[in-house]
Amino acid sequence: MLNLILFGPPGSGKGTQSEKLIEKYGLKHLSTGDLLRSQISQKTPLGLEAKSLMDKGQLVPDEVVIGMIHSALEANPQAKGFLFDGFPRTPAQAEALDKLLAMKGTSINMMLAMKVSEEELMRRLLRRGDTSGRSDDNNESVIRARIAEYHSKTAQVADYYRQFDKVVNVEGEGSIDQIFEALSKEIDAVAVQ
Ligand code: B4P
Repeated sequence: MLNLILFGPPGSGKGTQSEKLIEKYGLKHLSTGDLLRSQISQKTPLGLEAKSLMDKGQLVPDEVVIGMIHSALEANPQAKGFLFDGFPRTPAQAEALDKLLAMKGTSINMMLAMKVSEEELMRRLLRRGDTSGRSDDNNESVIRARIAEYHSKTAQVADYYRQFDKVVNVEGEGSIDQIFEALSKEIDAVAVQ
């Protein structure tokens, strides 16, 4: 199996690049942001709880997202690999993911970490906020809160995978195709090993 984590701050291009990568490598896309937004649109109790946190730019509790990923892994026994997008976002989520994958006899091959400056993140998210209807994108202070949450809780997830030598940094600024090419090159290097 090929199991990849696409990592980076909010607006770094995780969702954008995931769509292209799953097509090229035939992976199952697991985005906790998409799973949470689907719960919100179905107005489930979990979705209502998540919405109040997401609207403030805060992370949803670990046990909620870990439970969602557990169910998604169970629901896809035939997958030839997974692309994790927006997950794990805390060290506790990373440890839980390792355990869930170990139970399936597999593990993470690589974390691809995209670097993008804060001004560019802000520009991209505010631009998306004009059209996406996402309430966490159209307010500058909420975007700042999301970026702060990334620095205080999520950036350390890269340290967790760095101890296993699994992190590869990729430039996240440039055209979507240029970044896709750089990501593909790194994946091809592990996929042929
Ligand atoms: P996510 O859905 O993961 O949202 P994101 O980080 O904002 O998006 P992403 O990084 O994928 O966006 P992209 O750059 O592709 O999370 C939303 C919220 O859900 C979180 O704040 C949190 O509350 C909650 N949540 C999710 N997962 C969680 C977890 N594991 N634990 C706890 N809480 C969790 O796109 C941004 C824009 O940039 C787009 O408009 C795109 O077109 C544009 N863009 C992309 N690449 C570009 C490029 N190269 N040049 C110019 N523009 C580009």
